[in-house]
Amino acid sequence: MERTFLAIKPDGVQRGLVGEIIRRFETKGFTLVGLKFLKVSRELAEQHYDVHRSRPFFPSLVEFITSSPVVAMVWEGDGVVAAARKIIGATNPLTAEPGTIRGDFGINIGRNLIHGSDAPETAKREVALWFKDEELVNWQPDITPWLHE
Ligand code: IDP
Ligand code: MG
Repeated sequence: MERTFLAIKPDGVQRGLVGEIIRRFETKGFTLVGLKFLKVSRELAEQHYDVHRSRPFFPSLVEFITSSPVVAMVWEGDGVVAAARKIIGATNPLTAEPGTIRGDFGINIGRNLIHGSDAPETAKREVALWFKDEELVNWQPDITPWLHE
């Protein structure tokens, strides 16, 4: 089953949007299989954003993500990686579609509330970086027959 890594960034936590953001994935029908609340170390932040290491915004990105706690999550479901990116919306909240998390709650690219893996391969790397195997729960909700034919 496909899994994706999502993280509610410091701005989402500070603004009290944790419940609202989790609700969107929960009511859509995806399955939560991992959840933790943590202050991110510089080492983890730099590894997580490694692909952006050469970008001018890299230092401020690392500074920001380590500045205040985040909610790290793993969600499961067919097509969850791409679907979660749609629920999250475009990188710049100012131009993200209304109805998406970033489109509904943000105005600035450096404060876009949530991270979501951009492809299944990236998701595997990010899930392994943020979670140990034993921190992930293998389960199937009892409502599954009401969500899947
Ligand atoms: P994504 O989060 O939509 O996948 P990426 O291009 O992977 O976007 O960029 C990672 C994060 O880096 C973004 O979510 C945003 O917080 C930040 N970022 C991206 N581009 C810029 C920029 O031009 N200025 C400032 N921050 C940026
Ligand atoms: Mg990205």
